[in-house]
Amino acid sequence: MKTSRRKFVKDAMKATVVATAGTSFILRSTEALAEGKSVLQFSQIKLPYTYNSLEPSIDALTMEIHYSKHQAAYVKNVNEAIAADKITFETEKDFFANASKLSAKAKNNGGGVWNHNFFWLGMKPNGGSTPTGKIYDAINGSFGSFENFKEQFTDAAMKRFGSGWAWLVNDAGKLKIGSTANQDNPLMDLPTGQAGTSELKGTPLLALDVWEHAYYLKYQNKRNEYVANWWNVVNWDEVAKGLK
Ligand code: MN3
Repeated sequence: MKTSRRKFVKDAMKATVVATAGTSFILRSTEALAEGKSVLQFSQIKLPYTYNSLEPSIDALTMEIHYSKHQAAYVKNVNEAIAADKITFETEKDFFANASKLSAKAKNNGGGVWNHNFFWLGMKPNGGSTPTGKIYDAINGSFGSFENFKEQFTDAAMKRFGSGWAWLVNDAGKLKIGSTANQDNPLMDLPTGQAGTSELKGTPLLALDVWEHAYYLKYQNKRNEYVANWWNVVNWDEVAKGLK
């Protein structure tokens, strides 16, 4: 049965606003409302560090192109789609919970904006090392050891064929690792079991972009070296926020 977009958009207006941990950029756009435009507008977070400050793990030129070109294009495209499709979700969370009903342009570009905002926050200069406290305990509890966790996450990042993302999610108190294709993410209500579709659902705690644009300038075909060096810039304080 096909629900009309107009109806589902109307129903979604009634949805409850739920903030996802670690994602304070999920906000109702009061500016858009005031202007009578579509309710939700996606935007880029301001990078909490400079383009060159994740060197040498991630080079400055890759960061600059990734943020100012790739993600900026996702913002432009998703907001165009929101206007064209008359989407009136109030939150990004509701938008993704109804992703299966969105146009490809809205879904892919909305995912593109959100995933990158989350990815930027999950990194910091001089990050990495081994986390401590609750996040360390939660990882140990779910994966046996921190080394096992790193191995499994790296494996998910390496086995994602083509473009996509590796994720650590909190699924009702249980930590899980998986990957998604393209700009899909674990907040999306995507049907499971389809080729290229992840069955991973939950609140994202950590994400790694494994699209070639994320590493090709510095690492070319060596995704394994990119993943290995990315561990040095993981912002564990930010990851830990997702547990609350
Ligand atoms: Mn990317």
